[in-house]
Amino acid sequence: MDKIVAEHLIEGGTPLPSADYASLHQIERKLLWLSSWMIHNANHIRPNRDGLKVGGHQASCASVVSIMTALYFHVLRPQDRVAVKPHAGPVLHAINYLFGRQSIDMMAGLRQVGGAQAYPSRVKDGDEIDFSTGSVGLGVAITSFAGLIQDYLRAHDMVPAERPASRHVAIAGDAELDEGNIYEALLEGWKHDVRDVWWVVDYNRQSLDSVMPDRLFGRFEGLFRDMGWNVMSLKYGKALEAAFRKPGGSALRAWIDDCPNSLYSALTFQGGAAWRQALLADLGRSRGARAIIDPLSDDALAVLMTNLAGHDLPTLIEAFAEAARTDQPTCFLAYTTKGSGLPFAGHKDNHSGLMNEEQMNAFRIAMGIREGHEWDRYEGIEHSDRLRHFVASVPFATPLTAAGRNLPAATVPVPTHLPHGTFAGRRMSTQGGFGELLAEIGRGDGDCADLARHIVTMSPDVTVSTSLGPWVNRRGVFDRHTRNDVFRDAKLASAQRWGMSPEGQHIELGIAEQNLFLLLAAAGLAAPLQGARLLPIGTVYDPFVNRGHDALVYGCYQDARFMLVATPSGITLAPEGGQHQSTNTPLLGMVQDRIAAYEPAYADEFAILFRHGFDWMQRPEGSSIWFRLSTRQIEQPARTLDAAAVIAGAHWITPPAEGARIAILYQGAVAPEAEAAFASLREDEPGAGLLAITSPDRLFADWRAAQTARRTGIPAQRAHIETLLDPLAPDAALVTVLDGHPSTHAWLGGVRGQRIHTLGPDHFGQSGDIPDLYRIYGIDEDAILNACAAALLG
Ligand SMILES: Cc1ncc(C[n+]2csc(CCOP(=O)(O)OP(=O)(O)O)c2C)c(N)n1
Ligand SMILES: [Mg+2]
Repeated sequence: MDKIVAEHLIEGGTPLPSADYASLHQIERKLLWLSSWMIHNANHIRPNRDGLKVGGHQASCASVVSIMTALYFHVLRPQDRVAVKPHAGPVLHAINYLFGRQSIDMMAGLRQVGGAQAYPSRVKDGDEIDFSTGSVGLGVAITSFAGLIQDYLRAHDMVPAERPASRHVAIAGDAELDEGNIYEALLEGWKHDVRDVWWVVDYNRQSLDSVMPDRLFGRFEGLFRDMGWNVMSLKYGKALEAAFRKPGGSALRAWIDDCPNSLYSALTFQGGAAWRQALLADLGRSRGARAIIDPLSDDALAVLMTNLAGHDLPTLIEAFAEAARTDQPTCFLAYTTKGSGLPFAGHKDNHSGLMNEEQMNAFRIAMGIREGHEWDRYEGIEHSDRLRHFVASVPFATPLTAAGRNLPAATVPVPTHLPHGTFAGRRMSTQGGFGELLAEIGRGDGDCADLARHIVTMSPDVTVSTSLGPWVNRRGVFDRHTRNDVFRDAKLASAQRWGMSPEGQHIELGIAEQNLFLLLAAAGLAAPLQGARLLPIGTVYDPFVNRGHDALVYGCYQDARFMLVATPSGITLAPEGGQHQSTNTPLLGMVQDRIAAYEPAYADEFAILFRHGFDWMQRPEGSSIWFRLSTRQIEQPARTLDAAAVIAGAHWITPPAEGARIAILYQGAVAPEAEAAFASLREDEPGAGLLAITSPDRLFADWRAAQTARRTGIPAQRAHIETLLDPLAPDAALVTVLDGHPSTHAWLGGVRGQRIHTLGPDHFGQSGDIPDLYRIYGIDEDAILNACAAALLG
């Protein structure tokens, strides 16, 4: 295992060394060149087989080159964790290339199989990427949650106390601030008093389609300040600031301050002559202003007028140094020009613009790069030995461990059986089973002590209603500051004991499901990012997974490991009705990569799966886990289960006779209806089988894998579902039922080419009780029997 290289880590508050601006300027040029060339190579040099534009964003990269130079080559410490705006991926690859952590092959393969990804990706690009980005807004917000998780780990002594804290930095596009999840995260961050978080906004006032409205941006400073953030508005560079100090300078400043974003962008694109004309039209009578403007050539005037702070290394570095003195979260609004230094600088349509061959050639010559030497690290650099030495001495150049930036984290042992009382004969729900099992683990007895210590729960204001209450009573609510439970202190009766302290193991969130998924993702990355494994469990009402779905996808996409308990679900939560009823979630669970979705019917199945989940989420080949549960109380059977079959996704309750003509397959809360229908069916079809499906997701994945294996030379490979369906006649009928969209099971007919009747609600939104709703939506005993009759008739 690789130990963290602790002696290279730098404490917060440590003053930055003085900057070597000559070297930093050389780096800035190099990054501008390499990122542009990487994209150019992919689009214009490499053979193109399908005629599709490869794409890439030279203007977005150019916009952020100075900011990333200042951060990566001066400010960041090895332990800092960074989310880079999606379209600056090539700049990040170029930086890693200079650090010796990226290969020419990967860069030359940008946006190709095996090459660098279009947008930074933890899973595909390797461990130099701290956070994946792509869906704008999410990469920014996760840094705040990663900050919260770091506080959690430190408060629980799960990371060495002497290890300096990481700062979590997002390098954000300004359009990312349009995403609502940013504001949800800000509110939540304020509640949890997050620290050591920086958001550096590349404030080019351009998004994909357009230039931003001017009035909007005045609002940001206030918004961030209200949420407890330090805001540093970095507008002008040193040259403009010096000009402003001259007589007439204040008129010039006022002119730029008042200049609409779109005009500023257009003038930037047009260049010096256009700047002169526009300035003189308004300031021609100001002698002071003329004294600044007139002596400058057109080119020099264009340089001065675009001397924004986001391209001015000294201004950036001074601001970062100032902010680094405290751990207050800080937002830097760094003004930039999109496409700065490239021919389309400032043009509103430049987002996906690419330099043509001629422009690229001129750019290459201007950068002093010989043809055939485009990838050379130090091509076109004067005193390259000095720069080489400089790059090697940069703090961030030190890898965190001998193997890279991902930290090793020990596996938490999972007991062979989770402790629980007797289920058989009781009426209980799967959600109730979850609450009981977790509360038992929460005792922290015996071989559960370690497991209990590593679990952290979280919920967006549905802690009690998803049965987390007993666990929270045992393990407490997390807060960096101890806060008493006022009701308890006043001896007012309440089932919930919610004292908050740094020892608590539940993180209570406001009702914002995206925050839940981002926090789950951040906690699920604690192992590689912090070297301490957490077993995060998040609870949410199943229908509202949809509300945070993109953030769920985001967490899975970067292989964060967590457990999602979505409950209650389906139309079975009956009187709740309306939008509380979920029908699409079983399908979401099936189609989502890197999460194993389960829907047990009984507590004994859940106990097996819950245990499996803790194990599976820690295995390299494992994934996150999703349990879709219910509040429907049903009588619990006394039986012995085949745990492997439950985990594989289905087990026979009553196996069919050899050659049987029919089987009923059920999933989840509709078990009693399926069992009742099955009892009637058996009177006519004594050989019929009854199958309990615990995971269509696992069954389907296994079936796909078996098909692939057979195609690729393992003819004997059989899927679990194939083995299960084997005894049935080849033309047998399958009647399936779940409280979810019936298409979840439709594929089962294809396994052996059998006839299939799938039952499940394809509409929702009606309040009622279970008998009425099951009748209306066609999943009651009668509906199942009718389907059996129809199926048998063929
Ligand atoms: C959620 C989401 N919606 C839309 C997009 C498509 N998209 C990619 S970048 C972008 C705008 C980028 O603007 P900004 O964040 O300001 O970046 P920059 O100007 O630095 O390129 C959009 C709409 C996306 N990646 N993610
Ligand atoms: Mg922008």
